[in-house]
Amino acid sequence: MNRLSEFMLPPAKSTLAAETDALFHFINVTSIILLAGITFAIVYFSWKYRRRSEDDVTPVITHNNKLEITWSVIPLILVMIVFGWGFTGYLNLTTAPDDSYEIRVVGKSWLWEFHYETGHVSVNELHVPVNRPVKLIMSSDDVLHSFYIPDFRVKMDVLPNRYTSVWFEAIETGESIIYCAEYCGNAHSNMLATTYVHSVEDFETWLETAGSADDDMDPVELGEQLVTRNACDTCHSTDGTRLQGPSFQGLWGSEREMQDGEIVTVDENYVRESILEPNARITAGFDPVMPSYSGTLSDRQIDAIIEYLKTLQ
Ligand code: HEC
Ligand SMILES: [Cu+2]
Repeated sequence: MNRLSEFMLPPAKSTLAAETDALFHFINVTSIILLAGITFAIVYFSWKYRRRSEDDVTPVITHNNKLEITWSVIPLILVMIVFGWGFTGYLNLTTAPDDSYEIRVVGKSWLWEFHYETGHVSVNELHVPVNRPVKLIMSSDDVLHSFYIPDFRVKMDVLPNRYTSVWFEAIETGESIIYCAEYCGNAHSNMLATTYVHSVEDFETWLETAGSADDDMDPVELGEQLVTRNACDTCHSTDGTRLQGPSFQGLWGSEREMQDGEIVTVDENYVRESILEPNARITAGFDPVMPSYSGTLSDRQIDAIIEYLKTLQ
């Protein structure tokens, strides 16, 4: 079974994975056996009961109780096994152990935000300890997303105005990719994040020090890092290329036309407003798809981004 898993499935890196894979193989193997059996029967019967002469008459058979019960009861049993097995798996996935470490997850078009107990927020990077259950409490800021870590066999829809939750316990340190598994617009396929599974000590250190290096960093350098760390660069280039949003190159100090015809000069206030309330004024020629970073970025971080934008002439 392990060899089969390695061949067909992503590496199994959570405590839930083995059970999910066993069910997957059960469904797969039964389906293959049934497919082979049915194909064989069709071919065999078409040959056995082929028309042999001009006056061969098709016999009239209305029903056969034994046969009909057999082909109803066997699939019923198989389906009930899959149902029971799948349902327990689903309950397992949704009922986190009491001692779980909790992390808030926010899905936004098109990034994942992770809020930790210390108040630290990371974008597109989920940091977790190994061998400890982690419970994710998730919601969306806009449309439906779906949080999916194939290595952990964990997938759960993320909805606006409602919390959903999922948990997992990673069994080895390393990195695993996170996808959005619900089509959510243009850059859906860029809605990627990485899970970093640390040893317990490394995780504690990470929690304590996350973001603290920022304090001594030069604002421009920090701004540049924040643009990548917060996935601004999914939608904004720095070389003039038009992505989902306008390029940052030459943006600072320029005059921009809004959808309603208003002309705005890009200054501190406009950039700040664009980051915290992106839908207050929409730039002409673009869709209102930028997520709000209110609650994600601190004043100091916004200032750093402003300093960085100033350098992109
Ligand atoms: C999902 C895509 C997306 C992400 C992520 C995103 N933006 Fe935007 N942004 C847009 C779009 C589209 C517009 C133009 C429409 C509008 O005004 O909302 C825009 C507009 C702006 C503007 C105004 C530009 C102008 O020409 O008027 C600024 C400044 C800005 N974004 C900064 C940022 C910063 C800083 C980040 C990261 C912290 C960021 N954006 C993340 C899509 C995005
Ligand atoms: Cu999504």
